[in-house]
Amino acid sequence: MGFNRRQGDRIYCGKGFDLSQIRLEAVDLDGNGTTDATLIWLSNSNQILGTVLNSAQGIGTILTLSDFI
Ligand SMILES: [Ca+2]
Repeated sequence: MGFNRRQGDRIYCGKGFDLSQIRLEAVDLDGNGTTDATLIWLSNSNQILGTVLNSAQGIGTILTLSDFI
């Protein structure tokens, strides 16, 4: 399982959440040398809000702010 934009997956951060606070970082969770997941960081406090599987391919994340609601 993981993120699939084509199936309509979206990420909800809560009503009134300021999406400009988010920073996205592609990571290689399984250590095979290619990125496969995205960490969602809260920029101002440097906290990880979550990890999204199947959201990075090769060199970077496929997530954009348009995937958030
Ligand atoms: Ca990987």
